[in-house]
This record gives sequence, structure tokens and C-alpha cells, in this order.
Amino acid sequence: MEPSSTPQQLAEESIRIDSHLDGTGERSLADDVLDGLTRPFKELPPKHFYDARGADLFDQICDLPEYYPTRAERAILVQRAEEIAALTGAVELVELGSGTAAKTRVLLDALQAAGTLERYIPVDVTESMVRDCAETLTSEYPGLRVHGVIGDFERHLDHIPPAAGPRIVAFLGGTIGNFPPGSRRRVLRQIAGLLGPSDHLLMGTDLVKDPRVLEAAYDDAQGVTAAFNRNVLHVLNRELQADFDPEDFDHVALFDPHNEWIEMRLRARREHTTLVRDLDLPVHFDAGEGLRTEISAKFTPERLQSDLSAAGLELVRWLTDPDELFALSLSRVQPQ
Ligand code: AVJ
Repeated sequence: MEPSSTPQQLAEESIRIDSHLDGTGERSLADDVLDGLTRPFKELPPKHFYDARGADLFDQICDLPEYYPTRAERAILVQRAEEIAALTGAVELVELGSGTAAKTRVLLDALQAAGTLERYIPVDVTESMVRDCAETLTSEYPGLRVHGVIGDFERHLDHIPPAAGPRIVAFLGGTIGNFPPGSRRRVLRQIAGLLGPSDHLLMGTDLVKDPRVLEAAYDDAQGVTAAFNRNVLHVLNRELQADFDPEDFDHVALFDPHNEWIEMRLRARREHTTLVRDLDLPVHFDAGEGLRTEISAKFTPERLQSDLSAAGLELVRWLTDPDELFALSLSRVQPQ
């Protein structure tokens, strides 16, 4: 850096943003609709919930009295961030699905207090969120460099810049639970591929508990989760010229004790056919027929350990809140 750089130049040089989205996002929505709505058991992947309104509804969910995961995860972070910083000695934090980076500051504060913090690498599909958080965080943390990667953590992990020292890869919120067991291991293996011998994965997972507590978290009294669930139909109407009436569907959230996951569905109130115009695809629903929109897996320590080890990872710390609602796991690549 030139010694004569102005503060303005310094601020600009401290931010770098790379985008890897090229319009294939819309293709993936069309593919997912074509695949998912022509199956005998209709299904859509949960990633399509998150347009601007969906992201806003999700933020509202995080503040609901019934939705404990966000608060529990934050409480664990606040309690244990210092220990995580000391144990990892991380100079950088990679965050998969960084969003508004609401919980990130807790980790950044701890790394800064430990005197190791150099760089933050948010990875998210929403460009505006990555840009906004880069601006805010570089001004809040003097000397911090932010290298944002705009992309999908299922497809663009190889665009994450190489580590400049020990790093933490954070995958918070319990999002890993959105993947069924096979894809979950694939995603974990890909993430493990990012880790060098001095790196750690910090991952949030919701825990198995009383089904009534779980089901209330996904079917709140104010109906915010129901609106979030139906929002995916608004996304299809807008992006693919579909003619769903979201009010033709009931919101359903059930805990499946065998698979240990919450399943969200939209259940047709009456028999009807909708048209997805851009795909020239009529979709028929029987009365009471379900469309699965999300699974959200709940973990036991044993099951997480077995998923981690199938991905070549070993558990270093299992961190949980006093009520054991949620867990953060710190893991690293198994030594050969
Ligand atoms: C963002 C995937 C962690 O599964 O709890 C919240 C999404 N769905 N309420 C979760 C969600 C319904 C959330 N994750």
C-alpha cells in the first residue's frame, strides 16, 4: 500500500467483492420446479424462499418467541467466542450464507480482542447484503479487510480465496439441516475440502427435543412462518409466471421422529390445477395434497459426529446452551 494513501483509498482497498452469479440462478429455479412439481411427492428446495420479502420474513422469524434457534446460537457464541478465538488462533473468518452478518460481530470481536483478526470473507447469494456488510464492518473494525464472495455455497466454494493463515469457516444458523442425509454429507465433504490442517469449521445445528417445542418453532402463533412458507409461491408466480393462489394452501409443520427432522409443507385446500407459464407446465393438486418446501434436520451429538466423520472431519468442541436447545460444533480435518 502506498504510504500516501488517503483514508478513502484505504477504505476502498480494504474491500474486494467477487461475483460468481451469472443468471444461472433463474435456471436453477426453473429446473427445481420442473423436477420437483412433477414428482409423485411434490417438493421444492428451501433455498427459493429467500427473495427480498422471504429474507425479511426470515428476519422476523428470528425474533419470534417460539423460534429459539437464533437466540440460543447467539447465546452460545457470546459465551464461547473467546475460547473459540484462543483455540483456533484464526486470522480470518469465512462465513457461508453470511446474510446480514448479525451474529458475525461476536466472533469478529473475539478475534480482534485476541489480536489475530485480519480478514472476513462473507459468502452469500445476495449481492446487496455482502456489499452492505463489507462497508459496515470495514468501518467498525479498523484494519479489517473484507473479501466478499457472491455465490452459492453449494456451487462456488472453489472461489473462496486461499487462506492467509489459520481460519474459521463458519456455517451458522442450522442451515446444514436443510439438506437430507446424503446431500448433507456431500456439502460437509465440500466444506471439509476448504480446510487446511490449521483451520476449523464452526457449525450451528439445532438439536432433537420435545416435538411440541419444535413444531411451535415452525408454526408460530402470529403466522409469520406460514407467510414465509407461502412466499415461495409468490416467488414462482413472479419468476416463472405461475398462477398459484397462496391462499389455496395451508401451512403445515410436522416433526418426523424417524428422520428427526421438521418438515414444512404447503397443503392444497381444494383440488385444482395451476399453470407455470414459463415452463408451459400445468401442475395438478388433489385436495389435501402436500408440497414439501423444507426439511430442517435436528441433531443428536452422535449423529453429528457420524456425519462429520463421514466427511473426514473430527469434532474438537461441542458447545451448547444451558437448555441444550442448539449446538455449535468446532471441528477440523482428521489427521491422515
Ligand atoms: C435458516 C434453514 C436454519 O430451518 O430453522 C425457519 C429456516 N424455516 N423457519 C430453519 C426456517 C422455517 C431455518 N434455517
